[in-house]
Amino acid sequence: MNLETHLAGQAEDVKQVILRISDVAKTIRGGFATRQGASDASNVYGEQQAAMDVWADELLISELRDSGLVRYVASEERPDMLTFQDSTSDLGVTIDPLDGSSLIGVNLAVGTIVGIYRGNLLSPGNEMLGAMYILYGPLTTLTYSLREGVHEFALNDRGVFCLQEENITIPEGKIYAPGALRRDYLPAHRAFIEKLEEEGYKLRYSGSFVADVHQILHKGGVFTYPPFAGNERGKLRLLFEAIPMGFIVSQAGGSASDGRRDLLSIKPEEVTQRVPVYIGGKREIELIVNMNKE
Ligand code: P6P
Repeated sequence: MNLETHLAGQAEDVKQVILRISDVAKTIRGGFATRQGASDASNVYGEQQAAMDVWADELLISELRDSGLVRYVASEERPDMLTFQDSTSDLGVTIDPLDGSSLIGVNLAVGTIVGIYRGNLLSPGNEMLGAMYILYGPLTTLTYSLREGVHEFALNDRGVFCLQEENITIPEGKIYAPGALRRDYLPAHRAFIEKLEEEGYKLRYSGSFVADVHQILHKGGVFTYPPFAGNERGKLRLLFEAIPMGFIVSQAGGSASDGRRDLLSIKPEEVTQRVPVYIGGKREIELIVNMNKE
């Protein structure tokens, strides 16, 4: 079964947005070989943008604008939300065009992360329509959820996204992906990590959020980028990274938290807002939440 067939029962505008993004992903996939360098620009977070960041962002934004299907778009690569006045739609879309792009030069997996909303996209993840991500690795895979299960597709040699796995559920597993520096851990997080290590959890961390969470979705365990000394909000972006990936893992039977509350209950106040992130199995998330209560 291909992606278009699998989306048959969905609202037409949502279906078309997903299909158009999947088409842009095929172009992005083809661009890595000739866009290895850095651009001379920086994003709103002060991070130097890779050439692929800028190119992927422009491709996605122009496709969403030309589609007429979307009214609001926010991109991690742009300081402000965009409103397409001539759109008759009320869909809102958030994009991290190329998460993990600092790893392109060493050929590790990177990806495009998308959140889909009806109306205001500064809404809690509990109100979003759905989310998807494309992972550019040995395979190019597309994973989406519109609250009816989590489903994964792989791009075949004829350029078609074919169903790989339907109704994915996160298994129990002993993998942890610990962001931030151990020297900067705060007490509750340190105790959490030490507990996992005592229980024999294996460290698997690539530095690409979308790839690391994809591994947790399929093998179990937990991804974390915690609050750390001097930065209580951690590093990852709430709107562009944490909400969409936390939504997908939650739809697969897992959980997402900022270490104290349901991450999907947090209403973003601004597009650049950062948040501490714990995404994975319910057991691991309950563990850190309880440790923060002690
Ligand atoms: P660190 C990539 O830049 C990113 O935003 C996420 O994809 C990733 O999880 C994190 O930063 C890695 O941060 O501090 O480990 O390099």
